[in-house]
Amino acid sequence: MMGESESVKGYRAGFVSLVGRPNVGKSTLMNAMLGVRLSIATPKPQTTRNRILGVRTVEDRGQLVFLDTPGIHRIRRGRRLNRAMVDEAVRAIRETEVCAFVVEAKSLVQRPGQPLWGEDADIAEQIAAAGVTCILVVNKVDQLRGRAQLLPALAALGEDSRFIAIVPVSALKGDNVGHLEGVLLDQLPEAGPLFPEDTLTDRAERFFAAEMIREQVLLQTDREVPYSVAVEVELFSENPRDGALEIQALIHVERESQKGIVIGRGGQRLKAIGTAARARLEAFFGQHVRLELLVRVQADWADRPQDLSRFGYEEAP
Ligand SMILES: Nc1nc2c(ncn2[C@@H]2O[C@H](COP(=O)(O)OP(=O)(O)OP(=O)(O)O)[C@@H](O)[C@H]2O)c(=O)[nH]1
Ligand SMILES: [Mg+2]
Repeated sequence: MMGESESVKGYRAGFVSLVGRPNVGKSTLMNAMLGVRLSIATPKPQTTRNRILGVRTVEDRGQLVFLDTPGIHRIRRGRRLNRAMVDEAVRAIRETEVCAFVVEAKSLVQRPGQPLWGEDADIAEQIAAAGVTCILVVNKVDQLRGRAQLLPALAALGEDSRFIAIVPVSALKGDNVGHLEGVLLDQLPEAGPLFPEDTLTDRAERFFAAEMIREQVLLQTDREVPYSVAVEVELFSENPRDGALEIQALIHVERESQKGIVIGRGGQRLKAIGTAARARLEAFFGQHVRLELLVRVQADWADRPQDLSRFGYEEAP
């Protein structure tokens, strides 16, 4: 065991931010590198709303402290929640020594001559302006018909001095994720571990409980509902009699009509959300879980500073 500040030759440690557009697979990638489903991931864009710290300790080699971040997007509807999310991601870029910029393989091959276009081009500029070391991670290569499809885009990007390395991966299948880990470690400074070696994250269990409930709402609802949901855990405690986790949570929506959608006919949808969330919570905490969910309308919470901070979405100072 090493002390926290003791530096051992060859051991590297530091922060790595995972940034990119919504839905490119940042959270899936962090989970693949951690070997734990810590950060929620769904097919809906804007799933992640906070920065989520995940620690990967590679025995005798180093410690990668990942910051998963919300997807950087142009804020069209202009809600305060969206602004807080994007600010959080942009801050993470500035505060880390290494940035893993995640893009989708299929968007690169659309314009092989100019593989980074639209919002990807904007984000690449922001990273370059921050002056941090950037690794370009090309995710979802499993969606291409063949790797050869990527070659023209990779050739164009190879000329781009903003990227120290370009690593194609499939976060979902785990392809090349081990290689990426080594590439990222090589960019970190020599230092002793920043966290005790058995650390996974810095957030409390109830945060992840709220996230895993929200994940199920996202998976089981459509249209604007996923963007209007916030989950607040009111009770999180272990029952001393049988060791079960007792969790009570409020699912907040912005409008009465959304409440009806989340509850569903005869309460069917809320029941399905609860069943799936309970299974996910039991797998994560390794304990029996008793879960109680209530749906409440908190009108326009995503635009109200007090509600945002109550639900854990901090706005930039
Ligand atoms: N086919 C394929 N799908 C992937 C891969 N990585 C992620 N996905 C899928 O892409 C979707 C989005 O993944 P997330 O990890 O939530 O993406 P994100 O970048 O964290 O998204 P936000 O939090 O919304 O910014 C999910 O349905 C994932 O299963 C991959 O390598 N291949
Ligand atoms: Mg995410």
